[in-house]
Amino acid sequence: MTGGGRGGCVIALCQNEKSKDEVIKRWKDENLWVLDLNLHKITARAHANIALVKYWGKQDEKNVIPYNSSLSLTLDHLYTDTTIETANKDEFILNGIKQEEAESEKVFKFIDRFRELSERKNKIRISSFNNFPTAAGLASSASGFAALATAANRYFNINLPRKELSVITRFGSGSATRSLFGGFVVWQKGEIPYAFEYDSADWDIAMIVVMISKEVKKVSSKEAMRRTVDSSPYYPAWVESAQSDIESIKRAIKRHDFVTVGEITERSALRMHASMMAAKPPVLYWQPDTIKVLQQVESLRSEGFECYATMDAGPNVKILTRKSQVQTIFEKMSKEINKDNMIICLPGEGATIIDEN
Ligand code: 2P0
Repeated sequence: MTGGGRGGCVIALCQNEKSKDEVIKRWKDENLWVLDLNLHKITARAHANIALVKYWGKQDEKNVIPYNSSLSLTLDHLYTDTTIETANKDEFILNGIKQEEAESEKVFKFIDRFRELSERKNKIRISSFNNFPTAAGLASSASGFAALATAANRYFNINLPRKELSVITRFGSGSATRSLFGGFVVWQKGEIPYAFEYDSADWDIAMIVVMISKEVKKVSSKEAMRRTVDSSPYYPAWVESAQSDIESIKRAIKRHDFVTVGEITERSALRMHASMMAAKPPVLYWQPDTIKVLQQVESLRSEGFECYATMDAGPNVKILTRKSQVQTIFEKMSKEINKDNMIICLPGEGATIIDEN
């Protein structure tokens, strides 16, 4: 105990995070002002997710309210590791390169939401590593903001459960809400959108990511969505079809009906791209190899393989298939696509803290 007169304070030295959290909780329950002095370093890992029914377009851009619910599969082999540590000034380092102010601004605006909820207001260094190409339609913003939200939730001692954390995570990126969870995940539209795990996906499911280009895309997905909402005559039809696809895919997942899940997945991607191609000015992410892979998938299907294609805001193609067939399909695809440009993934886990000291 320290201090005198009518003030005074208690300083508690705790053996570990768990006891510290308990001490903080009990004091807070007594309405005491508590400051966590522990200067620590937190690392979180979040996996990328690929939407089977896509999120495309916001009703309210400022509040990140999507027009339609989406459903995704979290992937085990693509992830972001993000470390937050105490620093003298705010800094954001991505894949070992210190980012300029423009790139860092969005990240620290997001962090300010956590600072506002916390008693800890100090500056931090954020170091993030993607184990796959950044911003090439491989969902780096999804795993990136999910890892950042998970690390910040712990660092700033907020400790929200994942569902509540998803409500804040959407301000980083809509798709990031889904990377907080493993398996098949829904991002539920509504006044306060939130994500939740719909099914663990521990059945015969796999995905092959086919990288056609590793370049950063020319039109951001945010801009492409905005153009589609504002000018595509097909956008109302997109919203309507996404709504019915979500309901149908949820039922198909529960009965492990792979063919229906695959058919909905492929048409959701094609309809999303059709809606953006019809925007003014149009958005066309496809490259010649995108079509080549789509045709290969179709031809593998006619040979009796269970595989369906999906594409995001970029030229890369992801093939939803069976775990039991994934190796054979990978070998068949390698006749046209270099093996180094393909990644076999299985369903991945939700975001977690992987290091804390
Ligand atoms: C999705 N995409 O459902 C869709 C399909 C890309 C194509 O969500 O504006 O980075 O930050 O909320 O989440 C990519 O967009 O967009 C995306 P913002 P986000 O995965």
